[in-house]
Amino acid sequence: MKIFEGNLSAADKRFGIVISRFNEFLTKNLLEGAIDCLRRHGAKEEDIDIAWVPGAFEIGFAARKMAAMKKYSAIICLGVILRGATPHFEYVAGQVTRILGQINSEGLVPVVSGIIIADNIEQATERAGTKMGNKGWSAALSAIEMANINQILK
Ligand code: INI
Repeated sequence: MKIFEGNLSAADKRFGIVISRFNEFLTKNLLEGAIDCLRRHGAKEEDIDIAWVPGAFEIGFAARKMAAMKKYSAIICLGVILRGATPHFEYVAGQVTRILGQINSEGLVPVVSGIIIADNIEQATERAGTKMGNKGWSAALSAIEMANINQILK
């Protein structure tokens, strides 16, 4: 039996972060959490690049571009999508999730989602650095593990 398992070292790895400005009062907490996690697992600040996009709908575009650069060990996507009065929310959430899944299915660069999809601000706030943790931090941890398993599964 052979078991493949990525470790949690971010040393000598490069990370791309895509973050949306929409709901920035929450997304900036996700960014802080992600950077904190990467640093505490050994990533150097100069090995972290950040691309800002207007909203979650645009995250997929920038993530795809970063994947094509072939420079990053993993890409971390951060955003907050909140249910509103119209079905717009469903389309934005569906679109970004589908594109991130497509990038992953290409099998070149792992992409992780630190995108909060919530019914209201309270739910989102709980996941952006308060009582339910910080989805940016946990997404960064997943990115580190995926970066390492990607190195193993060559
Ligand atoms: N973008 C978000 O990041 N979160 C949202 O909750 C959201 N809602 O609900 O409207 C949102 N919309 C903007 C969208 O992502 C695009 O930036 C915009 O439509 C321009 O393409």
